[in-house]
Amino acid sequence: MLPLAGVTLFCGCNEKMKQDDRMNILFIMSDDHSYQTISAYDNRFINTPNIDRIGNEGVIFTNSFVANSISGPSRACALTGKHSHKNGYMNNIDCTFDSAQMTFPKLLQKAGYETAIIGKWHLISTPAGFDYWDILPGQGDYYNPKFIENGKEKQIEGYVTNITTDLALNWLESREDKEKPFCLMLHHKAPHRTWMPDLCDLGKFDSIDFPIPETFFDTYENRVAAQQQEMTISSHMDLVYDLKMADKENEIHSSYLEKWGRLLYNNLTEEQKKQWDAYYDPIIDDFKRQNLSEEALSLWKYRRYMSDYLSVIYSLDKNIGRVLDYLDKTGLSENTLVVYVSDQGFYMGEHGWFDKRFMYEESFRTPLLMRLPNGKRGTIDQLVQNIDYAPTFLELAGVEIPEEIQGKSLLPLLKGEEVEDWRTSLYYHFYEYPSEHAVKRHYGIRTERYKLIHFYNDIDTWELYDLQADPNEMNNIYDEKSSLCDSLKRELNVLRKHYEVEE
Ligand SMILES: [Ca+2]
Repeated sequence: MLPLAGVTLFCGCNEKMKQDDRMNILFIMSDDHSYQTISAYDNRFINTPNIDRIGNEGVIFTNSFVANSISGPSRACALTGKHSHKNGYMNNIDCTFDSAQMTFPKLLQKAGYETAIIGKWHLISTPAGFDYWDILPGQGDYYNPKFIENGKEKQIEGYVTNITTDLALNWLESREDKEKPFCLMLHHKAPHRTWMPDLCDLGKFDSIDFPIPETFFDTYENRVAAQQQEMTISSHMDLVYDLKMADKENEIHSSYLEKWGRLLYNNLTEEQKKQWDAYYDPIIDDFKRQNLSEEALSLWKYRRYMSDYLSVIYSLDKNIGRVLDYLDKTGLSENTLVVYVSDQGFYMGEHGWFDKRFMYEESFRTPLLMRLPNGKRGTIDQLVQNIDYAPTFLELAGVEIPEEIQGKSLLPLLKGEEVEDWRTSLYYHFYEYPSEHAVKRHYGIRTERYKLIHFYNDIDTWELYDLQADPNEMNNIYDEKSSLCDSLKRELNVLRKHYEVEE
């Protein structure tokens, strides 16, 4: 097959040929997908053959991180290639993404790419820089979700991961000018809270005895901010909202979230309710009968959480398989960079938690797999961050990377080139406090071996971890008189200056 040569002859124009030669970009992002639940990273919980395939036919980043571990801010970092203090979307509470600013889709569109975003957006403002957008309002719903298609609202019956995939495949299939390179952002809602599985996947993981994380009963000694959070499975995971215990007898009562949990159930169609009830009603009855408390209740919640979460991942992985098959079938696999990433990591019971936010490893890290046709295969171990995606896509498209972009292009790494002066440390900053889950504002630095964090605002505490000796970050070794502490603080200041953080 020689499609490119044919195009050259037909166009008779070098400029056009250059454009047609450019690689397509398929940027798949999920929401709150932990690397612990991708078998390419960790095979204790689930097999994800389709997501793994991207890494097996391309690369798996073993040290991939975010700049700010929460949805909107993380997405803003990805779009702009800049840290939160530069792109202005610092938290989900009182920020709106300024769509007038530079983003990689805008620059790609200007350079002749056809651009689209389908699925989760979560940046409040209207998407800009897209020829087509079809987004979930806010967080979106798992069942019978509303979408806003180029400004027009619609509702589609069914399950969100299947529908988002259908919309993406429809868009790819119906593109009028298939000679034009495209950039498609396929951004899934799954597996965001409240982890509602597809009807056909209910109970898929119920027979598995999930290993309890060794830090599940953490008491947060020497970690003041961790003592004050509100994101434990035992106390803060809601029985009705998160764990679907919306009983018909209305006997189970939980927190302020209970009414939302009952509403999620009520939004199912009658047919969906039948299948939902057939699965959850016996679990609800059994839960009532057991009358669990304390440790037994925490472990029951953990198992229910894992079972639902993994069923949602199972569906996500299947749908990613559908997209990869489509790329194969149409020949697009040969000229498309495929990226799989989550907007941040997530806790699967480590430290007793669900959710994200903290600069601790489980939420600071995020899975990242990329498949560049004829690119490197294997693992990439350099420290990379979500501000690196924008310059990567721009360089791949032959678009000049603007000065203001703070991330580094991953393209040389993807091509397997030797890169000498790669970064040796990462800067992180989380701002969303006061807010749900009560994780204090903090910033910090992570080197290959150490992590220094400063929690501030209504507290003022520092933490220091030796990740080599203490990978679970249980032992805060902060001692301001130590030379290690001193050198990390100096390095942190260098980073803050480099990224132009205002004091
Ligand atoms: Ca998220």
